[in-house]
Amino acid sequence: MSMTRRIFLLVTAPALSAVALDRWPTSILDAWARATPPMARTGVVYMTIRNEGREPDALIAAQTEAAARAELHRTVIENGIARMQPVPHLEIPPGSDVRLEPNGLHLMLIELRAPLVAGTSFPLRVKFRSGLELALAVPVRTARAGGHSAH
Ligand SMILES: [Cu+2]
Repeated sequence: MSMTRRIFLLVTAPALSAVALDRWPTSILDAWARATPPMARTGVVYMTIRNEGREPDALIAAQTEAAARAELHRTVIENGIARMQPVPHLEIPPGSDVRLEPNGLHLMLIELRAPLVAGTSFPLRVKFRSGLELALAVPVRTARAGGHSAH
């Protein structure tokens, strides 16, 4: 949180709860999904999660009508082989950005109901431990080079 905003809370809003004003310091930036081939059963979503607050938060759940399930995964390299591990919840430390990006953390869409087509978007709901729930429209973009291993 910037000093300016903190001063605003303390000086001009003493009667209001700072918790209420500053209740959701967590936000999502730059969410996008990789376009998939026509027969794909899985898709992947990337984003940056920002916590401007003073308390840790965590991404604990996600769901979308585009797929049966949305799971948080981490890609790890073991003996030169990329493997994906489920991440039950993703800690977002205070004052930090956590990036879901190719070859790292990602939201995996499992059992896609339809292929993800570049230029379209689909709804995604994400839930945080703080109680925040966000509804996003995730744009689908053509994949650049640098792959994401399939399940
Ligand atoms: Cu995955």
